[in-house]
Order: sequence, then structure tokens, then C-alpha cells
Amino acid sequence: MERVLITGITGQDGAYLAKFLLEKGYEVYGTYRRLSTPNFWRLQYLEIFDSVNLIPADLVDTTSIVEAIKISEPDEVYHLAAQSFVGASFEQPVGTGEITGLGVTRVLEAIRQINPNIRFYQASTSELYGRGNLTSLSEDTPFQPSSPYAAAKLYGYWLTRIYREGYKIFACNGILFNHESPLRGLEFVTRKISNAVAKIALGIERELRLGNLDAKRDWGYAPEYVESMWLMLQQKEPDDYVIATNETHSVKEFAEKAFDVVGLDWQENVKVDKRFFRPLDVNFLQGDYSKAKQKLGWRPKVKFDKLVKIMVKEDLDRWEKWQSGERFPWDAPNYPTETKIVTRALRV
Ligand code: NAP
Ligand code: G4F
Repeated sequence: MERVLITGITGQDGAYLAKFLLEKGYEVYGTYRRLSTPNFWRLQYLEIFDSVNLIPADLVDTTSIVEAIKISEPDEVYHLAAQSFVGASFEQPVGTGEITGLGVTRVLEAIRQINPNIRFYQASTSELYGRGNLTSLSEDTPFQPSSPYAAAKLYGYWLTRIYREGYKIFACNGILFNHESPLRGLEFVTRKISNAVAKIALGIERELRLGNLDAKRDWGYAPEYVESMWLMLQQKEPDDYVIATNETHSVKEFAEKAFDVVGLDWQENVKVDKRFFRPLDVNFLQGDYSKAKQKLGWRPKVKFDKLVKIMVKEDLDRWEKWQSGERFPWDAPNYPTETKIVTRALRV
């Protein structure tokens, strides 16, 4: 049986990838952080918590990364763990560099020293392209990172290529455009919207406060995107691939469609709030997944309208169950309304 190590198994992609690889027959190991409150709700929600092996590790602690690779003896490592929220990277630029940037080197170096035959997937991102683009983006488009997060990811992107070319490690960059799902973190705009729409529809909340409504993203469906990670590591040669839907939509369109699902008018429920604007924002992202389609045989099936419906309906269903007294693993009841959180943006 093939063995796999997923860093960040408690996150959105980690949970979906673990489920996908278990179904493929892999023995799945995953790293998680020691926290004062355990955070396994996604693995429980997908009903795979008892099927995965958990190893405590933190990306700032090299020893724990080395241990994770020694314990799991993987054939493949999917490096998904990161400080993944662009907004927080402006508040914690040093930590983001340590975790999201240097963390990649720690994993690659452990692989090089312990077993250079391990295949390695790096969770690269469309944020690498940064600002100023207005056409679709491919593997050949130059990068111009516009946040501490994107700069850290650019470092990880290059380390992956350096270890591939310098040490012949089978290392791939998946340049994934935004991908969402009902397991998405509540700080990201799509889930923030779907959760608020469900609460407003049920009379639990009164309004939704958002930042830059004009930003456009190429939004796909996370369970489909994790398959592309696996496909990259099954090829003859390591390479880098864009994974996207080739469509782009604004935050405003997402909000409009989401309120449509529950028969409400978005304009009556959304307020623009300057605290949710970033010091720099990427206004346009649209991918071109031609290479992945041609070489991996991958293509997206769930597009924008369907994605919005899936997310709103699942959040609505959860809040309805919650109101009727049902209890299940879930993040939203413990998440504070974001206006309670005091950040630097609020003070300027
Ligand atoms: P996510 O839900 O935020 O999950 C991030 C994971 O990293 C969590 O398991 C988290 O653990 C873990 N982590 C954070 N800091 C860590 C540390 N210091 N040490 C060890 N683990 C740590 O992110 P995601 O959406 O699944 O994304 C997966 C990866 O793909 C990330 O690298 C992200 O940057 C990248 N990416 C995501 C997208 C997207 O649209 N989703 C697009 C392109 C690239 P806790 O559960 O303990 O917090
Ligand atoms: O949902 P977001 O926070 O995602 P963002 O910044 O695009 O990053 C996500 O996708 C990247 C891939 O391109 C990943 F690498 C990264 O890890 C993460 O998964 O914000 C999307 C857009 C931004 O332009 C933001 O300014 O929505 C805008 N926005 C408007 N109001 C908001 C809000 N974003 C958030 N989070 N909250 C708001 O209230």
C-alpha cells in the first residue's frame, strides 16, 4: 500500500485530499498543530477522522517536520500547510514568511536528507501573479506578488524548482486559483458570504459587511482541485501546472448570486466597510488551465453558479439543523462576527 503525508490535513484542501487518497487506497498520514482547542472538524465532517494517522508538527519547528517524514515514510508528500489568509499576512508578515515561505524549505530539506525519492507537491497559488493583469494567466505569465503572503509563496515556488533542478527531486508546483467549498475557512470572502446569507435568511444576523466588491476571482470547487494535485505526482516528469476554471467573477457577483439563492436582494443586506480593504489588493485573476487539460486530462466541472448554490445551501442547512437543536462538527457557531476583531486597518 502506498503511503502519503499531507501537511495541513486539518485545512480545507487537506481534508478533501485525505478523503480522495483514502478512496484511492493510500495509507494517509497528516500533520496537525498542537492547539489549545483541537481543530479536527473537517475530518469529522467528511467522516474520515478515524481513517487517517495524525502526526503533531509545526512548520516553524524543523525537528517536527523531520519526525513527520521519518514516522510516515511517505511515497508522496503534499505540502498544503501554510498561513493561507492574504489579509492576515499584512498583519503578520514575519510569521507568514516563516511558515508559508521558509516552511517549504524545511519540508524539502527533510525530504532531500531522508529520502530524495519522495515525490513532492507544493501548494502554489494564483496570488503569485499579483496586481495589474487583465488577461488570463498561464504558467508562462510573469509573477508580481502583491502581499507578504504572495511573496512568501513565490519563495516556496522557487525553492520547489530549485530542489527539482538541483537535486532531481520530483517536485511540482500546483498554481491553483481560488477554490472554495462548504469546508472553506470563514475568513475567506466566499464562505463569509454564504454563512452570512444563511444567517440573514433565518433572522440570526442583520447585515453583511464586506470590503472590495470589485475584486475578481477565478473561483472553482475544492474537491475537484485536490484531484489535480494527485495527478501532478503521477506523471513521468515533474512540472508546474495552472488549475482554474478560466472564468472570472467579482465579489459583488458572488454576493448577488448568494442572496438570490434565498430570495433576498444583496443591496439591501450588504454594507461596504473600509476595515475589510487590504493595503494592496489583487483586482483581477482569471486562469488558463490548457496545460493541465492537455497533460493531466484535468478539467473543472463545477462552475460559478453551481458553486455559489452548493455553499449557500449547505450553510443554510447547517444553521437550520443547529436551530432545531442538532449538534455536529462545524466551525461557524464559534466564529466571532468579524467586526468584533480589532485590526490595524480599523485603526487607520
Ligand atoms: P487552510 O484551510 O487555511 O489550511 C491551512 C492548513 O495549514 C491548516 O491545516 C493549518 O492548520 C495548517 N497550518 C497553518 N499554520 C501552520 C503551521 N505553522 N504549522 C503547521 N501547519 C500549519 O488552507 P487551504 O485553503 O486548505 O489551502 C491549502 C494550501 O493551498 C495552502 O498552502 C494555501 O496557501 C494554498 N492555496 C489555497 C488556495 C485556495 O483557494 N484554497 C489557492 C491556492 C493555494 P490549523 O488547522 O491548525 O490552522
Ligand atoms: O477570499 P479571499 O480572502 O481570498 P484571496 O485573497 O483571493 O486568497 C485566497 O486565494 C488565493 C488564490 O488566489 C490563495 F492562495 C489564498 O491562500 C486564499 O485561499 O479574498 C478574495 C477577494 C479579495 O480581493 C478581497 O479583498 O475578496 C475581497 N474581499 C472583499 N471583502 C474580501 C472581503 N475578502 C475577505 N476575506 N473578506 C471580506 O470581507
